[in-house]
Amino acid sequence: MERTLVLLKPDCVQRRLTGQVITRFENKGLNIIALKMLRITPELSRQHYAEHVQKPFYPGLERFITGAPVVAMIVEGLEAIRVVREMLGATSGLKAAAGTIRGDFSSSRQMNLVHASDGPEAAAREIDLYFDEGEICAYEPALVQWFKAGDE
Ligand code: FUP
Repeated sequence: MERTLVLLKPDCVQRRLTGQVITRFENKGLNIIALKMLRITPELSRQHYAEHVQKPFYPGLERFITGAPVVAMIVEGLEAIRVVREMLGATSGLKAAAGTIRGDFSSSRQMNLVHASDGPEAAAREIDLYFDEGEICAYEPALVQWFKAGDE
């Protein structure tokens, strides 16, 4: 089992798409084990996007990500980090394949609706950034036997 950090960004909340996006993860059989709404501060933005802080697009990215509430979630499942990234699609909504979340709902590089950790190190760091241990509600879904075989 892997855990990944997913953010439903301000455009997702403002466009009333949170339910549809969460439904995709639920339909896939992934398990949401933590979820909250928050307003990202400039400081949290700089921590989250540490690798981009020096880039020319960062000021606009910070204005966007701090501009309205987001929904943060921890999503758990087999190979969840890769599986969720593939469900999101390419970074730009203009390049993301049809059938992916960004491909179906976004026509922008910045306003691409959803963030998900891009590897195990990022997942651990980002989960820690957004959630305390006490906010994580790990559980075994009752339907697990209908989502995968026992040896998977
Ligand atoms: P991703 O891993 O798909 O979220 O994308 P990146 O880590 O490459 O970029 C982080 C965020 O910066 C993206 F969600 C979109 C934004 N971005 C821009 O706004 N302009 C750019 O030129 C590149 C990325």
